[in-house]
Amino acid sequence: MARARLLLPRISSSLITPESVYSTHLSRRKLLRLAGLSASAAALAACSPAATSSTVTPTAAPSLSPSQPRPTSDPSIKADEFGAPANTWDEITTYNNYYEFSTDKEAVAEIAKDFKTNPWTVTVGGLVDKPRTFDLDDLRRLGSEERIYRLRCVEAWSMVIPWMGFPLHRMLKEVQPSSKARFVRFESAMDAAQMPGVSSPFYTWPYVEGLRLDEAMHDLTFMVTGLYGKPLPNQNGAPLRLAVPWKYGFKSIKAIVKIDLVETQPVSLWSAAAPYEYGFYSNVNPDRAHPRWSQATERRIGEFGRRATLPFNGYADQVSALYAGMDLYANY
Ligand SMILES: Nc1nc2c(c(=O)[nH]1)N[C@H]1C(S)=C(S)[C@@H](COP(=O)(O)O)O[C@H]1N2
Ligand SMILES: [Mo]
Repeated sequence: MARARLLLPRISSSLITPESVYSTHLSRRKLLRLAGLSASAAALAACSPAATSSTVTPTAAPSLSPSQPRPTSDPSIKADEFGAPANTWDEITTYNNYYEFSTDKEAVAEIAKDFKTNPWTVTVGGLVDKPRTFDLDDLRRLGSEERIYRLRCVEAWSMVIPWMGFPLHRMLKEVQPSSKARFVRFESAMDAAQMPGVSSPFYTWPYVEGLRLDEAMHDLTFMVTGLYGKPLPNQNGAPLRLAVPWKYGFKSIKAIVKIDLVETQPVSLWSAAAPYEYGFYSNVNPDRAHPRWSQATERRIGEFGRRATLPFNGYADQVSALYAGMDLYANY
């Protein structure tokens, strides 16, 4: 970790590359070579537009398309509550952030294809009256409804995804949080034999995320077990992952094995790696730039141009009351 902290500022600045370099379509590997970086050193900064060839630099003038949905007259195409059509199965399952397997989005699906997700258990404990371990049958009993949500990655790309699953509050009510519980801490599987990425020394594995208890109990906060009416593919976080649609995508932790109700704010993997870049709240906020790029616009996978990013990813009506009176700039 000490080594990672030391490297971080240097990598960050050297990866900020002029737009002209990007427009020549250099491969990521070539860019990294130019920047004098090894692939492993670059992995630390990989959760950034500057480190991928498929995104634009923060200084690029966005060709802003209105944030209206593409018109869908086809009733067989699923759309979110704003009328935006869902991304395709192929888009959703071949462009993934899942660092336990790979930092290369397009490689995750293949590397994760044999990951064993059955049998699986999720242990829910900590400050609860009825601690409990859920197996796959228990998860099935919690229900399977469809929620078509936007996913806005902190790297400034987005998708619309038809998830299947159940609201997290249903699971939490079964374990009965005690009056002392204030936060929920989530932990991902960490199996070095199946997950080549967890040998990376740049991160404090396992992947950990957290929510305030009231955020966790909000009806939008969803436990995902399926996609497009089918079982969740490994690359999307099978057999159980979170979807918190008003927060940056990294909060939506995959392959959950442990959930703890706790008194103090959990430290997430990303906050530990780069605290000034990835805060605990990480609510989607177009007015607060990431230290290395703007968050004002995003690239919807499958669309040309860019669209405006909306406060709370478009879910402000439903969630802004959770943050009444809070300074959302300081609490990024
Ligand atoms: N365990 C774990 N969960 C994770 C990640 C990860 O690397 N490991 N990546 C996050 C990020 S940055 C994003 S954008 C979403 C991507 O979800 P998707 O691949 O289903 O679109 O998963 C999040 N959950
Ligand atoms: Mo992300």
